[in-house]
Amino acid sequence: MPDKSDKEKIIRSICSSHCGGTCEMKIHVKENRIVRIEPGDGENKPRLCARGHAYRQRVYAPDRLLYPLKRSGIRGSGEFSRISWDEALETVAGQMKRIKTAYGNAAILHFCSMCDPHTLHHVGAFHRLLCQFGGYTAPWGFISHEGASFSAGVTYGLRRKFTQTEHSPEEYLKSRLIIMWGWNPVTTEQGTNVPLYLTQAKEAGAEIICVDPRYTDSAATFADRWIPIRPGTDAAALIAMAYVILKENLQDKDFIEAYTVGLDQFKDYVFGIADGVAKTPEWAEAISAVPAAAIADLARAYARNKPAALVTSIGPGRTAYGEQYHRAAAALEAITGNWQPRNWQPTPTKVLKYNPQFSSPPNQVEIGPPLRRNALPYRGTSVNSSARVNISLFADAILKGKDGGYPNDYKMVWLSNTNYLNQLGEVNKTIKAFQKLDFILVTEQFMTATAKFADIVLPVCTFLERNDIMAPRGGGVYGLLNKAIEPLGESKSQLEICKALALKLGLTDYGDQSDEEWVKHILTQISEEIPLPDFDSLKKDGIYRVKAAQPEDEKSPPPAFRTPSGRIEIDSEIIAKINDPLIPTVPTYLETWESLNDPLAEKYPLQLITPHFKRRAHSQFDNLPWLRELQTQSISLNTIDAEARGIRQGDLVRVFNDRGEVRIPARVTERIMPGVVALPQGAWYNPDEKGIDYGGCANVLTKNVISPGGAFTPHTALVEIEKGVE
Ligand SMILES: Nc1nc2c(c(=O)[nH]1)N[C@H]1C(S)=C(S)[C@@H](COP(=O)(O)OP(=O)(O)OC[C@H]3O[C@@H](n4cnc5c(=O)[nH]c(N)nc54)[C@H](O)[C@@H]3O)O[C@H]1N2
Ligand SMILES: Nc1nc2c(c(=O)[nH]1)N[C@H]1C(S)=C(S)[C@@H](COP(=O)(O)OP(=O)(O)OC[C@H]3O[C@@H](n4cnc5c(=O)[nH]c(N)nc54)[C@H](O)[C@@H]3O)O[C@H]1N2
Ligand SMILES: [Mo]
Repeated sequence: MPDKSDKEKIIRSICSSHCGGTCEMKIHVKENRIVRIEPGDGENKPRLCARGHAYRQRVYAPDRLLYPLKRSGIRGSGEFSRISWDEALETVAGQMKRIKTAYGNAAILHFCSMCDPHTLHHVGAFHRLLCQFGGYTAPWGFISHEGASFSAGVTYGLRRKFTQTEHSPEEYLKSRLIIMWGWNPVTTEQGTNVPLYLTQAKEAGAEIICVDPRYTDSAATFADRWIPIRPGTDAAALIAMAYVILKENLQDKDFIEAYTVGLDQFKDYVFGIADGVAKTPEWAEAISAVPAAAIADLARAYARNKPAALVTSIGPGRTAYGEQYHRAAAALEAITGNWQPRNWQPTPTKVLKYNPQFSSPPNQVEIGPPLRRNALPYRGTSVNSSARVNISLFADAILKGKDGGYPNDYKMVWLSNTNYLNQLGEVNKTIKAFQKLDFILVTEQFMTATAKFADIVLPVCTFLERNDIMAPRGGGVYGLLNKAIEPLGESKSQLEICKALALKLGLTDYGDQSDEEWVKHILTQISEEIPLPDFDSLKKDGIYRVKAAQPEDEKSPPPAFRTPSGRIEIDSEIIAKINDPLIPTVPTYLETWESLNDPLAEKYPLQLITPHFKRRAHSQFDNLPWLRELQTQSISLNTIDAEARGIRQGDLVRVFNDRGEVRIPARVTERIMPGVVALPQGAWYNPDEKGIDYGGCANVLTKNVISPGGAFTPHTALVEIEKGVE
């Protein structure tokens, strides 16, 4: 139990804010109230970002949802009345049973986003409940990195890795060249202290080059050179780099011979044997706006200055044919021999292994339907099931149902740990879809754009108000998410909500273990394999670092790849089986929809990208005054584009396309290339009565379609900007 004496106590935990940072936190608690949050004092002086420091303001925000709510106005109006937990859960259970009887379990869609990285209060809790209830329609595809995962899967046989992004700090330190390709780690947190390691790498003499349409804070801080590139054209530039390397015989023949398959087929494409078009730097310049000489220089440097780290972030993969960018980067890494086994510390997947999720009955909805056409063999049959709906396509699936080729008609959606409406493509389409549903349940901490459409909102507590265990990806660390205070108001943890709903649904197997009991159970199980401290020590220390594995012998061979050939597949056998002309077997540049060559560009001549924002984790934290002070939500556009439209710094502008309109201030800057505009994703959708958004929500403008490999595509969209009317 949290201490209720008036002595100040320090609780150690790990920040879990859906940014991937997972930074250590020291939470000062007095009389069951958080009075201060500081960074931890573990190895490497881990820093805590502004969001972590401000978490106290998030916990005590005046707009936090503390009671169950029932909709009292029309959907989206945000009008609700407070009800009891009993009434809320009765209503939910009643609707679930009704929909199950009338339409079958598949009519229930559910999504729990990544959100706080945690184990017990996450997708597993909901999945187990819904499977015990007879099943539901689950999503497939990672919002963040399905393009990268698809590529890693077919190229290396990996299940879900980002690969190119997951370079270790040691790799940066020994790299002579680091290419930050669409990678902006100063802003988009991707593990504690990455900027510190980059500083050390720079001090150790690494050259750093940034390839990004924006002159990002990371470019400003670290890069020796900034190479602006047209969004969605990365594959062309990377393939032209391969052209230079192969033409000038700079490839690593030993590595290619030992570990890859399919270079000959790739060469046919690169040299234009297959299609008569040589993929020269000049060819790529015309597409990407990167000067041919810059492409050639970069190619030579990457092949010669080894070891070199090509850090290809997942942002450029969230584009129309995003998987091709990742495939091209993987091929380049392999042919230069810059690929290396990533020296991972003992994997923390054991937490997942003992997650109660794995005691779920199978999802009945997925028993029977065949695999998806682009199913990937190294993924579980469940994720590959054609009964699932791609995470980006809920709105489309709800609107079109069986008639539109989806496996079912959908009547209910339960959204948890996600601000789906705000965060996925084409807000106005999602609104239409939500209006069509019989019942919407949202488990939330705040009255988000999504929650406003709910029929029932269940208030969920923050990670500081519950116990959990987590193991950040690749980190060699186990962390206890220590409950620092009791849940505020009547808010409950996800596990408690599911337990209570299970009773209303008449389910007897859900169990009544508390989160503390589950954490202890998981710890005991893991300790049979890896010695870990007991619960009480972890409670005190918050985290435990698994002893680092011995650095691997640099000459040691890469492990066997789990591809059909057991090698890095530059020409992919798995893709050949998928047999889709839009997913070629070798990495290929495919022109995106809504490119500047699209006829639509006459009407909407600017390419919109929607990067992640420093003061938010997606839509989270957008409502905190401490953080709002730091940055203004605005649309960045180049001085040339601004002048052509008579727009000056700070002017209110209209940003629009056929999908919607946003009105926000302009940020006129040389830090973005001409023809490209950037609207940071995650701002809260705030429409007027005509549906014009004054919040600056990027997804009002993005398109609700996926790449052929299944990627979310929010960095591919055309818009126009005009000076606002006021
Ligand atoms: N502060 C903060 N940190 C975060 C998050 C957050 O919301 N806020 N979110 C976390 C999560 S869940 C994720 S998935 C990651 C996301 O990490 P990323 O996907 O890497 O983030 P983005 O900001 O979308 O994109 C990174 C860079 O790519 C550039 N870019 C966009 N399109 C293109 C393109 O077509 N080509 C090239 N070369 N560059 C392009 C953008 O200008 C941007 O600078 O960040 C994590 N960290
Ligand atoms: N245009 C555009 N859109 C994007 C992206 C982009 O680059 N461009 N990036 C995409 C990416 S990579 C991602 S991962 C998605 C993220 O999409 P989401 O995961 O939907 O985004 P969040 O804003 O993190 O929403 C989490 C919501 O869950 C609520 N919540 C409920 N329970 C909990 C809890 O226990 N803890 C916490 N912290 N919150 C809880 C929070 O209050 C918040 O409203 O956005 C995607 N959207
Ligand atoms: Mo993400």
